[in-house]
Amino acid sequence: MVSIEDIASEKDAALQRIAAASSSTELDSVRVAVLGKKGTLTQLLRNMAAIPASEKASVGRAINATKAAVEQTLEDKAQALKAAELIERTQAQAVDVSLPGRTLPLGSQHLISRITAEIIEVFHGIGYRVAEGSEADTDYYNFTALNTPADHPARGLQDTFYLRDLSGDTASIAGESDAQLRPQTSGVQVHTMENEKPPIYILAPGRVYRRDVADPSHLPQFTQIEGLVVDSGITFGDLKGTLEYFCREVFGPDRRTRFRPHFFPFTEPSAEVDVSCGICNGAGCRFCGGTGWLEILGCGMVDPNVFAYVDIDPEVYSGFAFGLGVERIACLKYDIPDLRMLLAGDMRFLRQF
Ligand code: 2U9
Repeated sequence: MVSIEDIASEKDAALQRIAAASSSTELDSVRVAVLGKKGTLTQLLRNMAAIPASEKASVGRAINATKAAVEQTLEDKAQALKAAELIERTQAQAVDVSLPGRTLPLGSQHLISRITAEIIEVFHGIGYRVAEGSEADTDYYNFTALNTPADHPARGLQDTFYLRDLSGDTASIAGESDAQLRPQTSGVQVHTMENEKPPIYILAPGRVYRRDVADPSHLPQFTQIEGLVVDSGITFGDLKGTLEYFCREVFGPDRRTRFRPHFFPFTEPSAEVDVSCGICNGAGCRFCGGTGWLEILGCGMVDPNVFAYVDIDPEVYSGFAFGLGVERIACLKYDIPDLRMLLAGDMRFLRQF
């Protein structure tokens, strides 16, 4: 038979178990053990039938009061455990904001691309636009139309890469079966003059290929920028003024320029342009080979024979052209001793620019 004392000791036992529960799961087991279908307090209620009628009311009240007290204590404990568990979980998952972040290294333009863009920008400012063409072209555009016929000795200096198609035959472009990688971008200007009337003020930047062995001052593949002007009344004075302006913009106002006579098949007269050495300021040092000057580009007045190939009347129009190697300009500007360093992919070197 259930007595008031049984109920009191059941209450003490239940409250003790609740107090001892250290997690929500443990507390749930206590709830089931006390208030569940077969729980200790539920059993007490079931035994009410055996209680004499005179005690039923007081025992019933005691059990209900105990049940209410147990339920309330369970509820309070559940809240407290939930709060503690939330704090614990948040702390376990917390991000340590004091840790240094993992940075994704930002890429940047390669020095060759940057110098190319800088040079284009200088000429853009004086009215030139960029003309582009294919890296493979025919013998006609690479040599013949540039006043360099098949038997011309200048061809030997630019011996280039001939292309084959998948069957092994010489590759064709527009029906001509002598496709080759261009040794200079000049073919772009020939195509432009075939398609457009003067005035023409263009730059032709791009990769060129020559059968050459890489050494400190040669590369079998490099980046060229050529320029071409065709207009009425263009003189060698225009050529000099334009290229002197270009040198000042790229190398700074303190460097001097000089023009030396030279020969190119596609220009007449022709010249090579030097800037004063930035290391010794013209006095002569190892960097400039003791001369005080560094060669930066070639140029000249477009040969009338070239105009004849593209049907431009040399009695009406004249023009000048120039060509430079971007890698060479980059090396001269930043005192880089070997062209191959630009292509070696060594980040310790490339990051400096
Ligand atoms: C047309 C007519 C004339 C382009 C020119 C040079 C002089 C020159 C070299 C510089 C260094 C090649 O990259 S390099 O090795 N180029 O010296 N190029 S005049 O003359 C042209 C081009 C197109 C129709």
